[in-house]
Amino acid sequence: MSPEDKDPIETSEWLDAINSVIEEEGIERASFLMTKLAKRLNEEGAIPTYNLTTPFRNSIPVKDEAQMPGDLFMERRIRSLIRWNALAIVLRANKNEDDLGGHISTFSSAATLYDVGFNYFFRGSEGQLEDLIYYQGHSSPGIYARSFLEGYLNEEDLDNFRREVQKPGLSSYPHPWLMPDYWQFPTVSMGLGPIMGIYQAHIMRYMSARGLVPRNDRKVWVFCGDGEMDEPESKGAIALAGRESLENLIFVINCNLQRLDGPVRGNGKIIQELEGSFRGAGWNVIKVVWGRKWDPIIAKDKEGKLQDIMDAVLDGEMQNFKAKGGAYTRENFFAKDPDVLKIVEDLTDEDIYKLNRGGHDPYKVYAAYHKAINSSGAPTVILALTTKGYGIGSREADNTTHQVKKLSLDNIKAFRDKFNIPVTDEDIEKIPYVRPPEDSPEMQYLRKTRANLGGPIPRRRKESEVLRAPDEKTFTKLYSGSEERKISTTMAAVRVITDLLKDKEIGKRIVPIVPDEARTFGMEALFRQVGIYSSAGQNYEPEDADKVMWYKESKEGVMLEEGITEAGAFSAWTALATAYSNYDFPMIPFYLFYSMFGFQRIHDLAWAAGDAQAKGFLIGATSGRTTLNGEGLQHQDGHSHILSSTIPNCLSYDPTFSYEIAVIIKDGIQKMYVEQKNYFYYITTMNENYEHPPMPKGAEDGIIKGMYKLLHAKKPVIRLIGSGSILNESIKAKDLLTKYGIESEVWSVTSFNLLRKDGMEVERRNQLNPNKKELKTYVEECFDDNSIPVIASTDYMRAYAEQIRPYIKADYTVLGTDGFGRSDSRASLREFFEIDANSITRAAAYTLFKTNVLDKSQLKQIYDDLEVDPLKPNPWEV
Ligand SMILES: Cc1ncc(C[n+]2csc(CCOP(=O)(O)OP(=O)(O)O)c2C)c(N)n1
Ligand SMILES: [Mg+2]
Repeated sequence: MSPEDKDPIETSEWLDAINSVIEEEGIERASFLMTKLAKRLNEEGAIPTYNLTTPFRNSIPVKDEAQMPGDLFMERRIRSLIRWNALAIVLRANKNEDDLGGHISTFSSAATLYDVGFNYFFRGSEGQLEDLIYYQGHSSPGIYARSFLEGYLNEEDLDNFRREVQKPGLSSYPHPWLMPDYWQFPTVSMGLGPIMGIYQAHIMRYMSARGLVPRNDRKVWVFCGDGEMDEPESKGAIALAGRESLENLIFVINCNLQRLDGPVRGNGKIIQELEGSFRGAGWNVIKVVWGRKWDPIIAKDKEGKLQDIMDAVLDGEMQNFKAKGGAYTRENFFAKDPDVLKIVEDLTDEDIYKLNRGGHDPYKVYAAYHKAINSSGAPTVILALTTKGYGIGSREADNTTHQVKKLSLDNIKAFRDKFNIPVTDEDIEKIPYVRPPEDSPEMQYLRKTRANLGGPIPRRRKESEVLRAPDEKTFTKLYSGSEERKISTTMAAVRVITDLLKDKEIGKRIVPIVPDEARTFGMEALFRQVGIYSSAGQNYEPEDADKVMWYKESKEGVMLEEGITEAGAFSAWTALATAYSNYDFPMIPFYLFYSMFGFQRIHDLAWAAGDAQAKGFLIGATSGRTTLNGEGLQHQDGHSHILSSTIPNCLSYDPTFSYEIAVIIKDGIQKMYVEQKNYFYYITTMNENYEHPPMPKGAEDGIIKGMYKLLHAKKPVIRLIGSGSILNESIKAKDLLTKYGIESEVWSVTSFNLLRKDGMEVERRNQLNPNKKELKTYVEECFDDNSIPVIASTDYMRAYAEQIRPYIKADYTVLGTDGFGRSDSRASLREFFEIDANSITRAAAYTLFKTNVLDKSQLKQIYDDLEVDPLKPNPWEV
């Protein structure tokens, strides 16, 4: 409520003054004066509240509404059929005991929002690049229902909603992995759609700024729930969209005022709250609050008393008005002021109930979309007021409506009647799907509207052009080692990326992405070499303009310096990593980040990238719990490989030497972009400098598969295997053991994760085919002599190397970095976590003693030399 008016006469003088300016000089002049007045108020320290929010009504005045050109009645008939079929999909899926679930109320509130888009705005992919649409996950039945009417899906498909094991069915939610030629974006984990959509729009502009893919007037539409907007990811990047003036981006927030458990803001107004947030972030905000049946009522509100009630009403009350009907609304809304009650005295209770909300009025929605696509200079958010469970009888707007999967016969009949669905009482219990005959006016209209817009959607492009492999030299250069120079694997990776950027074949597709860590990774030379993308260019002289590696921002910049937002940088990576599909133009993004702030931070986005079949490289730099040594507990990563292994199509590697990095990246480009396999790569790199040997002959295959023999022995009695920088400790342990006459082999394991995958595959294949010749796992092939014990050591938790235990037939000991990290020297940390050369030697000696290769006195000698402390605290408990 506005504060009490202490002097109404003075107030009306001010209002008269501004009214006369509006009438005589126009709205712009009036706004100018108001801004001046506001500035004056600011000088006195006041912050006017009207800057961010406007009254609770439609942003577009009736006189400025663009007129919807189509056939309203025809469209209503089509929309009603879509509504019915969407309902039928869910009701039929839940008719038996399978409890397949599904949602009715989300789509029923959003149907008009989608329909107007499909009829007039969403571009298909015929002869053009389609609009990119992030559908609200829970509205999937409605999208399937439209595809059914369009003839793309049949009744059997609809009956396979949520049944995907036996035959390809319809996925519960948008999942490109499960429906690769249909869904483009996984959205159902709340908050991911909004942030991914914002970065999609950002990348769309990046691609066109670099002249790779023309933008034309392609749009990104993001549909999301009002409850969903509470996810930090949903709002976390809206400032970027405003700052970057992403006019190609349109958010449609379905404000049905409810989430799963109850009201989104029972005690407040979510639309007003969101208006403030988005306007503050530089967006155009279009509120679609009231439907056209309200227009004549609002027109009668000369004194603004109805508006006062609208501004004050709480969302919790608004929900009641739909749940409890017209009489209740008259009494509890209009009757708040006797003059307002008078305005609706000619309306029946039924008329009052039917006063439609903006999001259910195609005219209002059309006007909003029309304004959104024609506005420039900023992204647009449409805040549409709707009713959750619209049309489903007594379950409309009730607090449990989100989870309705079954409806009483009465409610189904109410729905049928409300939307005039041609299903008789006799048939209704079967809940039949309804599709008019092919030659019916409805079907013709439907097809025509889509044909005009470039064909049906959703559609996903599964494949794009095959790329040519880059120049071999980029990789082979690194095969000869570092020639006594001490370098880090991060430097090696950056060298490969820098060379790839210059490659004639694929250079333009390489995009280095960082979340403000380029200097940490030694990438600052790229600032000047390729430039940092900025839609504004560089309108200032950089502080370091006189330096060789100055901070160069440019409109055509290649590098994405996204600032300190791992979620944002990852979303940008995902947009590029799926460009082969969404832009028909494969890109090869390399996202470099502190490995600790990778999967641990953004795993849900990485999972979604897997679903979306992203292709590209993730470089987890400064990795290793003891290799990144000074930064302490919150930086030192000893588990990102475990996390990456949970994503089925993510191939991860923990290499030690530069030639390994070169081989892995070369193979990655081959697999993802030449052979078109849907993988993405996670490669950890380190900041420890050491010498890199030349690549042993024939190692490539093993590097790719996950392990190869690095150091031989004539008669080995033990095998030391290791990964990352800890492989160097295994190499040192080999020397230590030699002093005691113990011969050992050293194996470099580039990926325990891939060795496990191979093991699982081979084991399963053997189990399913007992009559066929038994195959060996790759680990078994490598370790052909089963009697030689194996000691593994890595900079990761033991669980990482433990994964291959089933495939090692000999005695197997695993060392690792379980426990919280801490800062100290690398040597102290490795001793602390017991992964240093001494600890590896100790483990080897103990194993050889257990297997009767060493006797007690030999063991004692080694333990004494190593100064083994039996009371040393357990690293994962201190
Ligand atoms: C990250 C995440 N948390 C929780 C859920 C479970 N969930 C699914 S829908 C829903 C409520 C959605 O409300 P809203 O965003 O308002 O959408 P509506 O259905 O009302 O349109 C919740 C909590 C989810 N899908 N994702
Ligand atoms: Mg909601």
